Amino acid sequence: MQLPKPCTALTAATTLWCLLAAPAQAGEPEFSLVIQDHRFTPAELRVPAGQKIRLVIENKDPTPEEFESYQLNREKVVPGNGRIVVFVGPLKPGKYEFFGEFNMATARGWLIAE
Ligand SMILES: [Cu+2]
Repeated sequence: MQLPKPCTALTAATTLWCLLAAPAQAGEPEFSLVIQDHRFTPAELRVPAGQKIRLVIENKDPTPEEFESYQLNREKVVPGNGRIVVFVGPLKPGKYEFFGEFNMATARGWLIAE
């Protein structure tokens, strides 16, 4: 476990802080998807199965997109030139399709939990 910087100079107060705060800071593993020209990159994103993950979706297009997945049971608008965070899982191993509802012909991808 990577301890936060204050933990190097251990006083009683920081020891207590480290014991309480450090695990909370570890948090979920983070993965990124980028929307550009109405396409997701990467189109296949590999993530660990069996644990909750944090998915950061950045939209580089000036127009909004809606990140949607029936299998992941998620639906959220990503503003133009904006970003959102979606928490997913823990997932069973397998392939989960997602798409951009506003550009369904091109904005498609897969989350592969393994
Ligand atoms: Cu929708």
